[in-house]
Amino acid sequence: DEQQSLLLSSSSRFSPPQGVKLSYGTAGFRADASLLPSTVYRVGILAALRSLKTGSIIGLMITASHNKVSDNGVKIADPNGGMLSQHWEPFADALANAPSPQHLLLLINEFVAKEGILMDGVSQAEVLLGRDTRPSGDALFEAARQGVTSVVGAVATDMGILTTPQLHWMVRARNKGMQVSEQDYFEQLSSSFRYLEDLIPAEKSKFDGLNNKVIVDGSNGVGGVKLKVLGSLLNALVIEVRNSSEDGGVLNDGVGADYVQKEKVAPHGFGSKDAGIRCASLDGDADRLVYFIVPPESSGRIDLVDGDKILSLFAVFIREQLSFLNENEGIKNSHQARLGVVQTAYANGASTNYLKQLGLEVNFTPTGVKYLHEKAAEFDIGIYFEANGHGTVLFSESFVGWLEARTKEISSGSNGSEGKKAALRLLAVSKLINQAVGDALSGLLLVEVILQYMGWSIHRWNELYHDLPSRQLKVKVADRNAVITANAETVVVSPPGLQEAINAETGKYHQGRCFVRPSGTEDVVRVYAEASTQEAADTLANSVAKLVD
Ligand code: 16G
Ligand code: ZN
Repeated sequence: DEQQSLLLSSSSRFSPPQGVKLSYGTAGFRADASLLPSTVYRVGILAALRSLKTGSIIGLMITASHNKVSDNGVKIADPNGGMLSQHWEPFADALANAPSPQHLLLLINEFVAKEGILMDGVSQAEVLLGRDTRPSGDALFEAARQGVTSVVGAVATDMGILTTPQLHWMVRARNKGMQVSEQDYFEQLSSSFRYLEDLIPAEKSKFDGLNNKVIVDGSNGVGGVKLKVLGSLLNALVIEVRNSSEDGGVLNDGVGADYVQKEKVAPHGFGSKDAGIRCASLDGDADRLVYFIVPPESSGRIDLVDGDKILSLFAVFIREQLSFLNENEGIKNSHQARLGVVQTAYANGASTNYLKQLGLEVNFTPTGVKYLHEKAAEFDIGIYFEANGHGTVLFSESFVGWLEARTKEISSGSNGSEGKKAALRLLAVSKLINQAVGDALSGLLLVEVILQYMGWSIHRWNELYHDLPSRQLKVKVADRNAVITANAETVVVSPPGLQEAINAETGKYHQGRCFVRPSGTEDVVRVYAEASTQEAADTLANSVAKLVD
C-alpha cells in the first residue's frame, strides 16, 4: 500500500554506515556526523510512530551536546518533555542498525503490530524538530524531516536552532495546550524571574556594584545566543556573554561546562581580569551549567562551583520557603511537603554530607538524566543534579495545586503574609525552572535570584561546604560492558573479584571513596576517586585504573 511504498522509497535514500553498530545510549545516538544521516532519518520515523502511539506531540533534537563539533547526535523528547521511554530504546537500536530498507520495513511492521499503533493514514502525528549550531545540523534536520514525513499523516514542525532544553520545554508546553514559540519560552522565564525579584524582602541586600553581573561562557554554541536574548528582557541583572556561537570560536574547544568541570580550569577568554566576578559556563546545547571563580593570579586553576553546589543552593532556598509555609499555616492547612534530592555516585561526598545535615532525604541513581528525573518525580518537590551541572527541580501537580490554593486562601485572612509569600515564591520557581529537563538558562536565572535573595556572593555560596579532592580517569578497555555495576553504580558485580580489589585499595585512604563504571557515551571505563588530599585522590584513581586495565 501507500505507506509501505513510501517507507521503502524514502529509506532507500539513506543507507546505514557499513560496519558501525549504533546504540541509543544515555543521551540518544551520537557519532561522527558523517555516519548519522540514516540514523537520524530512522529516528524521524520512530518519533512519528511515538506520536501516533501516544496521541501527543513528540520532540526530536539534533545535537551532540559537549562533544566535538564534528560529532552530532539525535534524541527524542517524550510527551511530558522528558526522555524517550526506556521501553522504546531497544526498538531505536534495532531501527538504526537494520541493514536494508526491507529489514527496516519488517521491523517497523512488527513493532507497530506489537504496540498496537494505528498506521491508518488518518491518525495525526506531529514532531517538533530542533537542532543546535553544528554545521552538520541542516543536513541532519532534512534527514529527520524526511523520516517523520515518511509516516503517512505525520507532520514535522521546524522549531529552528534551539538549545536542547528549549525543545523539551516546547514539547511539554504544547502537550499542556500552551503557546510554544521561542518568545513564549523567554517570556515565561523572564517574567517569573522578575516576579521572584519583586518578592525579595526589602531588608535583604540587593545587587550592588560587581554583584549584579555574571559573565557566562557559552561554549561557542547555541546557549550564548539565546542567553543574550533572555538577558535583554531583565533589568537588574547584567549578563555578559562570551564564547557565543557567532563569536567564531570552535564549539566545545577549550570552552564549556564539560571542559571547565572536568579540567577545573578557566575556559578560553577568561582570566585574572575576571577575578572575584561570578562566572558561569554552559555546555554546547545548554543543558548543563556550572559556576566558577577565577583566582587573582593567572594560574589557570579555578574554584569550581559545580552541579552539587547548585543543588545545595536550591535545596537551602526551597527548604527555607517550606519552613515559612509551615510556620504560618494553621494545623488545618498544614501539608508536610515531601522534599527529596537526587544525586549520582559522582556527587562530591562533602555535598552529600551537607545535604544530609540539612535533614534532607538524599537518593542515588545511576548516571543519566532519565534515572535522576524519574526518581525526583516521586516527591512533592524533587531536586536532582549531576555534578557535571545537569539538573532541575520538579514540582508534583498536586503540590502546585495546593500552593495555588494556599495563595488564595491566605490572602483573604489577616496573618500568614510570610506563608503566602513563600507559596508565591515556590510557584514562581515552578514556572522559572524548566521541569522538562535540566536547562542552563533557567538554572542560571534561579541561581541568580536566590543569591540575590540570600544576599550572597559566589564566595559565600561556595563556602556552604568544601569539596573533597577528587580525580576522574578513563581507561580504554577491550569491552567496557564486561564491567557490570549495581547500587547506583557504586559496586562492581562483574568481573568477580574486582570490587574486593577496589575495596582493598580504597581502604588505604582517609575519606577514600572510589567507583568504576562503563561509560554510556564513550568506549571507556570511567574511574572516580575521592580522598582527603588531591595527591591521595590521584593515587587512588591511578591504582584502581590499573585494576580495571
Ligand atoms: C550523558 C547524559 C548525562 C551523563 C553523561 C554521562 C543525558 C541527557 N545526558 O551526557 O546525564 O552525565 O551522559 O556520560 O542523560 P558517561 O556515561 O560517558 O560518563
Ligand atoms: Zn548537553
